[in-house]
Amino acid sequence: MTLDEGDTPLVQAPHVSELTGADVWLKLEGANPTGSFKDRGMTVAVSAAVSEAAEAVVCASTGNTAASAAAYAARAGLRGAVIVPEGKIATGKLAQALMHGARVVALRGSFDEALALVRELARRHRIALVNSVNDFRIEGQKTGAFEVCDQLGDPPDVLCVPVGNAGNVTAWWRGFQEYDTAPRLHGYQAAGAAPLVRGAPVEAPETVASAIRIGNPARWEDAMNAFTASRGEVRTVSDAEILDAYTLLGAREGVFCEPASAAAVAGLLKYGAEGRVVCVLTGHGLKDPQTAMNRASSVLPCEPDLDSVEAAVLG
Ligand code: AN7
Repeated sequence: MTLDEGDTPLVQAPHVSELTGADVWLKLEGANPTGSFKDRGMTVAVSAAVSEAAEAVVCASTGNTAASAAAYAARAGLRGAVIVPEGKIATGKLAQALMHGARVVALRGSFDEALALVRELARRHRIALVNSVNDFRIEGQKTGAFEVCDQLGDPPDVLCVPVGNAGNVTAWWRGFQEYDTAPRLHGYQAAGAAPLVRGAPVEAPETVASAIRIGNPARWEDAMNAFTASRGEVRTVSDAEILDAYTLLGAREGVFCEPASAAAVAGLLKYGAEGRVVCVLTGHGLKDPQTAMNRASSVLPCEPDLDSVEAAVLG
């Protein structure tokens, strides 16, 4: 089951490079078929679900896993069901899951509660659980590491990633290890949803970056091992810092990513890094039009005559 995921662009970030003094590159995972890195693992997980003759695929999600699972399930002719925290996922992701014909369940609870429930559901039925607790997901997602090394010609010195359920950082580390290399992994959590930094689960996580609004990451130990083994770090960025990086990427680098993705760059700007640095921009900005519109300047109303247009364009 494939939508030809992966092989995403790796572009230089001249402005962020100038600000940090590092050689900064952006891995545009929003260029995947459903607009996020989740597709890399979903192709493998849904292919496995088909081979295991699963009756359905299910996931808990802050949005992107839901959109990806729904797309690959549709392609496989499998029933897809996604459990999302009610009112807490970005509009684009919801539209995707619905358009792909998944059953979208809005849970009156958090992502962490949703994940605990689907794990139990998958134990009781012939249903494939396609969250990143599923190892096929990690196996697919590790290909990002292979690609970055191939695209640069050498491994980067540092990889900056946003961290939510911690599957992605686990996967990148596995990929780098299989390529016999060990860049420092710099993970960033939103300050209001930073269990790995605090060292304890967060009961009521809160952040503008809804994708990483997660209080009890499933890949906790794997992620902490990756940070330690790579001599990396996991730290927090505030919502204001995330939104500043989000705006800067759009306005100065020409790259529109979603807020969670901007956390990688926010962390780099805040804490710095040396050498060649790759920031993983995990999801496309169009996923979350509401945050963009809240953040952006307003449109200019204009009368349909040349003077008015001249004033509007050049004034
Ligand atoms: C854009 O979709 O957890 O640390 O349910 O959508 O592997 O969880 C999304 C996570 C970063 C964090 N950036 O990755 C989900 C979900 C974006 C994301 C993350 C997510 P993990």
